[in-house]
Amino acid sequence: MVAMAAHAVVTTSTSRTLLSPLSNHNPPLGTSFHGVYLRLPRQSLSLSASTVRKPLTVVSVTKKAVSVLKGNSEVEGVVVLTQEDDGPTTVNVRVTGLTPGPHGFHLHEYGDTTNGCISTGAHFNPNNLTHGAPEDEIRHAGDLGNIVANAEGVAEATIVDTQIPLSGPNAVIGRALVVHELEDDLGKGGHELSLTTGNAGGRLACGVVGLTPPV
Ligand SMILES: [Cu+2]
Ligand SMILES: [Zn+2]
Repeated sequence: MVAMAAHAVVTTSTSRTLLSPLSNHNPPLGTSFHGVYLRLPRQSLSLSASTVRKPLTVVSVTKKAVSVLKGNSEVEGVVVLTQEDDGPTTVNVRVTGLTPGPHGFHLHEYGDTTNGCISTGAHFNPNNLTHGAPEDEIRHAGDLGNIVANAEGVAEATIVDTQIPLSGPNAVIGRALVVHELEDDLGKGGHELSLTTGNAGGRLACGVVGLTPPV
């Protein structure tokens, strides 16, 4: 009953607006909501005009985040994450001060460095799976595999991954990236830690993932 009555008012007001735009200065029925209904048709007209134009000008949105890795050693690094719309996230990594060779590299659950890298918790694992390689179906979302340091101890990598979005329910903002002492065995090492941490050893450096201005 109420809905039907409201609809009737809207219809009347709309046609009155079209016929005489100044009639809201002088509401003929004097009802308190009459003026509101008079304005609504104009707002929706201007909204639909702008939504016609917007898809042509705003092609895509690239989200960007950064993580500055530090620890209790000389290992340090900068990681830049970018994501275009809902596409995969591109992770550009540069870490220095490492021993040559592979080092486990993960997104851990918490952006908490109160007690250093240890308080960042376990690997980010929203789907409650076991540890694996980035290309595995069964993996933690945070499993980014290994980065490999050269003879100078510098590891540079570009990782493209679909499980670490910068927005949405599994967003990685506010969590932490960690680089490890040892190689991540990607769940296949047969060690008791293989299916939880990849047996990647201590945490050399870590950094909270924070938003930066869009690209
Ligand atoms: Cu880790
Ligand atoms: Zn893992």
